[in-house]
Formats: sequence, structure tokens, C-alpha cells
Amino acid sequence: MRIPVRNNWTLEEIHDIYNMPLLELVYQAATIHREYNDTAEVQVCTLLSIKTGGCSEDCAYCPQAARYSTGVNVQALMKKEEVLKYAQKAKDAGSTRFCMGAAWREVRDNRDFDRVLDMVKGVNEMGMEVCCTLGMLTQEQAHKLADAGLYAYNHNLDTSKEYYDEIITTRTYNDRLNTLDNVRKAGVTVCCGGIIGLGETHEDRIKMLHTLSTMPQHPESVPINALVRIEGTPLQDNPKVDIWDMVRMIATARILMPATMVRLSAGRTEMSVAEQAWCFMAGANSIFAGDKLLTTPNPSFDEDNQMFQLLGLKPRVAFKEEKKLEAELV
Ligand code: SAM
Ligand code: DTB
Ligand code: SF4
Repeated sequence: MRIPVRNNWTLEEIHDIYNMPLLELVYQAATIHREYNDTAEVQVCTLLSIKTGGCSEDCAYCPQAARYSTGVNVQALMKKEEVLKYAQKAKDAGSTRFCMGAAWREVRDNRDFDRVLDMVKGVNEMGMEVCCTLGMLTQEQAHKLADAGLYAYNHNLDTSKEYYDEIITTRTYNDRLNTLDNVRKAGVTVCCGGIIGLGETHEDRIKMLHTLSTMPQHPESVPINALVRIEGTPLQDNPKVDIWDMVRMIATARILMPATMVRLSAGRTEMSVAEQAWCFMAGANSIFAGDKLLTTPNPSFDEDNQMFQLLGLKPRVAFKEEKKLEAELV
């Protein structure tokens, strides 16, 4: 019998899980993963930066913050038709979720937002799960996105509340939590995770996982990013993320949030197929596909197809949860 999904994890329990001997941790995570999910299935999401660079925030990792000179060209909001072309290309390549990212601190109620709402409608009509990551949202804006057909909203906590000020000073952890609350209340699914390699301690990672896994409802997806080190940002000289730290983080997230999609996100270009296989074994069941994340490189569709064949993985169909519900009702 499956253990029920819990949201009353204590920091001590999470500490003990995170610090288990690695192979025992992976074994336990793989076992839970098998009980809750089809382990052969991996959700394939494609990202598109619909508005690039020039952001007023000071996130120390980010190539798109205006205050660091990272060589990213500022680009205004793309046209809807162009975005839909990219979405079609992603769909043809086997992607079932399309995520549009904007380098905004927050959404403003203006014509740009109306255009994003149109994009959401268009991608939704193509039969893909639509996701956006646009910065902070009000309750009203979240509802407008929901009405346009938004399926998921990505808004990361990035690290622990305690370490947050070391990485971002232009907004607070509570700002982040408020937006997540607005998204949840609008009935849009939540995609929320973090980054490792920012200089945080293992305890900071444990605390972030505690915040995520004790939310009244777990995020439907949790992206785990390995820092992509960007020249010109304050974190440019940070050491490369150790693959075993990534595996430990994914395995712990899988045990704490067994029914969530755990996404092996940024950092895959620096990982071998063997290393990524460890992440899938530890419970990752989602990736970003396509040769670009927002501004940095990512493995190509072809490389990922080869990896899927080698490891016996298959892309998850769109709207799987809804289809399951419909089938149960008939
Ligand atoms: N501006 C919006 C926001 O901050 O929510 C949306 C876009 S922002 C680029 C989305 C996420 O990308 C961030 O929360 C962060 O977790 C991730 N990210 C940005 N730069 C990264 C990097 N260099 N390495 C890994 N992840 C990164
Ligand atoms: C997430 O957690 N990772 C993605 C997505 N959500 C928006 C973004 C990664 C960005 C990596 C740096 C870049 O390509 O600009
Ligand atoms: Fe702006 Fe988002 Fe980058 Fe922070 S992470 S600088 S809010 S684009």
C-alpha cells in the first residue's frame, strides 16, 4: 500500500533523509517513485524566453539582470504569431508543455500583459500544457491568466528563507510566497523549486525542501536547477555543482513529494548521460528540452531522443492527470 502524501515533514526528518548514505537514499527514492509514478515516463517541457534581459531585479545568478554585464541582448516582448511558431515546433518535437519566460520583476497591467494572455490562449488551443514565468503576480492577474487557459505558473523559491538575502535584495521571500498563494487560489498548478550551487549550505537546501514539502498542497512540479555559471554575475566563479549533490537533492524531493513532477532543470549540458541517468533513477521525471533554456544552452532534441532511447524513457502525454480523472468518471 502507498504511504499517503504528507505535508507535515519536520526539519529533522528531512535532515535524516537528505543525509542518508547515497545508495540507500537513491534506493528509497526509486522505490517510492515506482509506487506513485510510471518510471519510464518523463515530461518534456520546452522553454521560450518571450522577453529577454534588462530585468530590474538583482538575482545574483541571473544573466538577465540589467545590472550585470553578461552579454545578453535585451529584447522586447515577442509577437504572438512568432511565439506560436516556436510552440508548434516544440510540439512537433514531442514536447507536451510549453513554458514562456519573461525577464520581468512583476507583471504590469498593460498591453504587454494582454499580449501574453493572447499567447496563453493560442498555446492552450494547440493542446499543450501552457506554463508562464513572469515574476510577481497579483490575485487578479493570476485569475486573468487562469481564464486565458494557463495550466501552470513557475515561480521559484530558489533557496532557503535564511540565505535569500545573500542572493536577492530587491524582493523578499514573502513576496515570492504571496505570488505562489495567488497562483494557487486562481486554480493554476504550481511549479516551484530552486537552484543549488549558489554558495548555500546543505542545511539551506534542507530548509528549502522543508518549505516546499510543507505547503498545504505540494507544488505539482518542482524544478531543481544546477547553477549555470554566468560571466559577469556575482556567482561567476562559484564551483561547479557536484552531480551527487544534484542526485541527493532530487532523491530527497522525490521522497518528500512523491506525486510531484521533479524536474532535472538547468545544468544538463554539464552532465553526462550516465549522470542524468542517476537523476532519473533518483526520481526525476521531467526535463526542459530544446537547445536553449531561456538564454543559455541546453542539450538538443536529438541528443535527448538518443538518451531516452538508451535509457528506455518515453515522453509523458499532455494533461495526463485530467485524462485519468475523466476516465475514472466514465
Ligand atoms: N523573472 C521571473 C522570475 O524570476 O521568476 C521569471 C524568469 S527567471 C529567469 C526563472 C528562474 O530561472 C529563476 O527563478 C531561477 O531559478 C532560474 N535561473 C535563472 N538563472 C539561472 C542560472 N544561471 N542557473 C540556474 N537557474 C537559473
Ligand atoms: C526553472 O526552474 N528553470 C528554468 C525555468 N524554471 C524558467 C530557467 C533556467 C534558466 C537558466 C538560465 C538561462 O537560460 O537564462
Ligand atoms: Fe529578473 Fe527573474 Fe532574472 Fe531575477 S531571475 S533577474 S527576476 S529575470
